[in-house]
Amino acid sequence: MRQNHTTQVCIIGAGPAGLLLSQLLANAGVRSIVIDRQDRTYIEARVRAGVLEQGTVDALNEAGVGARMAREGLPHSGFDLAFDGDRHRIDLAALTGQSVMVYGQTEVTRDLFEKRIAEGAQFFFNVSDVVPSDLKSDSPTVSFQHDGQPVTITCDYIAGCDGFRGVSRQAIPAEVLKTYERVYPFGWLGVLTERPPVSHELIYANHERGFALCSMRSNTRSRYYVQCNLTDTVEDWSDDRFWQELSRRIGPDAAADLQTGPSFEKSIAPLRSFVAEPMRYGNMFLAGDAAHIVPPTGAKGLNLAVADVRILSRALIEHYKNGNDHHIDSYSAQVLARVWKVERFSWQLSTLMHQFPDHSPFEKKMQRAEFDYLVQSEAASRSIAENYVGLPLD
Ligand code: FAS
Ligand code: PHB
Repeated sequence: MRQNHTTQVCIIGAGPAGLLLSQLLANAGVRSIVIDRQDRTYIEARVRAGVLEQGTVDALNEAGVGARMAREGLPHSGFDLAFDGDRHRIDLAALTGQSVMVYGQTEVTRDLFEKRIAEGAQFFFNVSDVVPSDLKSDSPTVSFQHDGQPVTITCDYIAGCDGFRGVSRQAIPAEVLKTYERVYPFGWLGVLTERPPVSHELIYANHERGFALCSMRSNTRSRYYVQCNLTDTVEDWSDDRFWQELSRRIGPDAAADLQTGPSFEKSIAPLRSFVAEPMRYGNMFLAGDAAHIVPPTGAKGLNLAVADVRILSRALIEHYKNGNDHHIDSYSAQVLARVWKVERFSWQLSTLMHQFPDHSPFEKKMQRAEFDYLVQSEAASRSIAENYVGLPLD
């Protein structure tokens, strides 16, 4: 027996994009139903981003979920770039007047889930066979299986917030969809450990053996990454091997302060730059990783998803409150203009900070020359800084 539901916006995906969209819409009285192929526990446990732009902090405060972030988050006013042991601090506060917030995506997701569920939001978890349909009609539908039952949600709009491997992007006809991709010839091996971070700020290091990043989740929990081969598995990387490699890549001064310990999370993520156009088809909108992926070097993935949602929620609320579809009609062009600029920054910083197997000696010299130029030029450092704290929304 098919279950039928109706709502104003059906949101596919309960990651940060889908959850934040649902909350911002609810705060404006717009109804939504959120579906996900996983459950809350699985989604909250995914260890991903760690750095929030001010725009993301503002959006979470606007959504009413910023209290714990204000208590537990770590404001950072700069970060270090290191090149074969030389270090250069990008002084975000002096160069842009802004800072970033170190607060893990797992915490953002937890805060959003807590508020959504406390407010009685409607979720379907562990769904399968999700099919968005009738996207060009005024009543698009999303059909799926849930608890062995067929379910259909009829809505005004569908928000595809289902990440890189979701179904919403695939629902756009092939003759309409254009995709752009750069796959990097390496991955990031990340670990979490209950040890104080090696430095009070992040360190991005390019060493002849490869990239390394020293980050954190709190003053007692550190997050570290090393560039690794795409063929590597976590089994190839014992904790001892990881700490030895990280120490070599961050240089002796930083390594002297490194407190190593057992890792309690270890995972490898591939790196890619990816954009799908358009981000709207009929009455379906894409937001977040469903439409674009950036290499994590610039700490942009989560922040870009939030920026999409801020623009999409404003457009949908304008429609329902004032019957004005100007922002809905301009959504795809507006978000993509910013997406491409953020893709550029993430690609630029990834190209600067990693060892590429096919780089010639000339290209290695270009990397060093760009680092030396950053050290010497306030204008060059300001360019990095203004992208890192987050480009304007409009
Ligand atoms: P998400 O992928 O977070 O959420 C999509 C949701 O849709 C998931 O819950 C999924 O279960 C659901 N879904 C998928 N298919 C579905 C279907 N068919 N039906 C229903 N639901 C479906 N960003 C950074 O800034 N820094 C980092 O260090 C960083 N590290 C990362 C490491 C990894 C391994 C990955 C994959 C990403 C990383 N990112 C990082 C990027 C990441 O943070 C994303 O940008 C962020 O999760 C985007 O949020 P969403 O767009 O909500 O997508
Ligand atoms: C993290 O803390 O996970 C992190 C921080 C900055 C990045 C990428 C990941 O650029």
